[in-house]
Amino acid sequence: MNINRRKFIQNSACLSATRAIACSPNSMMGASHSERTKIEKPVFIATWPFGKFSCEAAVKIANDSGSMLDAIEKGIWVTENDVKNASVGIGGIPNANGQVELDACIMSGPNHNAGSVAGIRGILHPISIARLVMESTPHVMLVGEGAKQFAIANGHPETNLLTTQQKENWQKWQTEQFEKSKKSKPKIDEDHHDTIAMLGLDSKGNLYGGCSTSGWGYKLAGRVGDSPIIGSGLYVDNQVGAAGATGLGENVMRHCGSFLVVEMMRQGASPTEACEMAVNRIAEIDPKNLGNLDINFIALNKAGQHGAAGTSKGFKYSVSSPAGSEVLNAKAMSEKAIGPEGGNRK
Ligand code: SD4
Repeated sequence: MNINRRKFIQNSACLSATRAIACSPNSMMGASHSERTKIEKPVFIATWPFGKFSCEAAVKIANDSGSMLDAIEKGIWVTENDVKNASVGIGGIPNANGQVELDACIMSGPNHNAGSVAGIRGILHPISIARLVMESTPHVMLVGEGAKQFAIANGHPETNLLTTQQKENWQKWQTEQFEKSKKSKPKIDEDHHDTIAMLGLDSKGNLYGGCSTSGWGYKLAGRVGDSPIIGSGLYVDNQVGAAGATGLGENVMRHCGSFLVVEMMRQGASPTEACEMAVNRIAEIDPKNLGNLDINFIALNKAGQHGAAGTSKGFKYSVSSPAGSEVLNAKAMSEKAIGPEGGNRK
């Protein structure tokens, strides 16, 4: 384990002494710079630098409307509307058959409620459908055609999400990669993931989160990643904190990644430490090398401290509050991050 025992015990003591409400950011010995900064609320954090625009919108919506769920939903709309973002909403990279299939979920901390859609086609704002599932059905998750029909029945018109550019790219990929190699499994790289996971904390100490993606570019039709799976791409525990993931979903969902991050915070880790511990824990039991996992987490605790860690090169996250916005480097994890006692890999 990368975290020294003394620091971990101090963090645990701090957390249990306060039940995660009033733990002073400055008392966290292992806290990163962002974890030491005084937190103004509402505060939103999101994966990747483009998440800043979503977070900024969310702060404004939360302040104007007072609704954190509106802030999460409409904040994520900003990214879903961005045709240049190739992994979320319109403009997303299609599946191997040239169809854009979207995954999204949302969680509300105070009532521990959740909604999710997976493999939904032709609907511009899957995050809104996830929220509808949460708020207007007795279910948590709808998939595929059923999710689409539910969206249409609730006033979300069918929309063409495949842009001309992505159609051309897909046709090129088909001839160059798929047809030539006869493989349906494309390589995932930095250009192929930009999922938004967003977490928010209000001034009452309530936590919320959302996640939206078009998933793995040129995935098999019907493939569902971690992003709409509660506990994998997103998890919110109103007593402790929230976490979200981006990267190769298959390597997150086999480990309940976001749930794991939240559980690390419950045990006293700071947000950055919790993300780091989750990545290390996954690397310890996964046959893949740390460098091949392509997993990244963001985390926000009940005190408003935030952090991130991951294995993707250049992984960053965005933060916005009434005090302003910034894009921060996540703790970069490489092979050497696993210590001498780390893992069962040879
Ligand atoms: C997935 N985790 O579908 C998503 C992809 C992603 O940035 O995060 N892209 O596997």
